Amino acid sequence: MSEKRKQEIHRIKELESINLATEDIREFVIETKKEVEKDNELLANQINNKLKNNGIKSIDIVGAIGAGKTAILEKIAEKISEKYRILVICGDITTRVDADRIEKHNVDTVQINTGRECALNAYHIHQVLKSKDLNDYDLIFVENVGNLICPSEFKLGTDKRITVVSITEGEWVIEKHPMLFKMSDIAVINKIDLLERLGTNLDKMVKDAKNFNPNIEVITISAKTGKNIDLLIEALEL
Ligand SMILES: Nc1nc2c(ncn2[C@@H]2O[C@H](COP(=O)(O)OP(=O)(O)O)[C@@H](O)[C@H]2O)c(=O)[nH]1
Ligand SMILES: [Mg+2]
Repeated sequence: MSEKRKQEIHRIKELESINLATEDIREFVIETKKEVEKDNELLANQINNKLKNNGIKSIDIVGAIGAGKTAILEKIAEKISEKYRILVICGDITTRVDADRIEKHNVDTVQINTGRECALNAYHIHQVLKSKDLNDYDLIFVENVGNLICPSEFKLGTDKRITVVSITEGEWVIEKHPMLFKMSDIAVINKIDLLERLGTNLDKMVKDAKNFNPNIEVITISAKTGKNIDLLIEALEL
């Protein structure tokens, strides 16, 4: 991690902690949050090793509520569930709506309900994997809780992270959420079937993602029509 990025993370943590903590316990809150993140990262690394040792590819997908994460996973599953034995882990604060939707496409699912927590963390994934026979799968997807802020604090131990935004969220959505794009491998801009009607500035969105992370691959798709889903599958090397 670069020095600049470390400083940024530190600053954001400080600001968050200041909101939560009174003067007398502020240092303690900051230290505790750093410890939690460190433990999560250790566990995430263990998860990634375990999956790799079992020959399993893993991808997690984050984005706001309604960006189209589940719709994208449905379309991907439709195309590749003959080729891979797939497990999809879905995170939501409540319900198993998403798992039920995806399960129709010939994949196994586990729904995690996080209650008040606004993101999955490595411990959630660890618990699910403990209950599964990893010989049964070649590919694992994780759909995170719908949120563009909290998931940036917790790596899950996957090989790749996709961040999804949709053009209905407006052209400023990427500019306003630097952290997730910095830590993602692929940025998906969804719902391009609506582009003409909404007139969202797609070029700006692509540029913003690239500005934050020159290594990020940006793919514009429509999970509704299926446009460019093949490009996404190719980018995921599936
Ligand atoms: N027009 C259009 N609607 C979409 C597209 N992708 C998803 N949707 C719709 O957007 C809503 C939210 O999608 P969903 O997959 O549940 O989003 P999630 O909360 O990110 O998992 C649903 O009504 C979808 O049918 C798309 O590419 N175009
Ligand atoms: Mg969903």
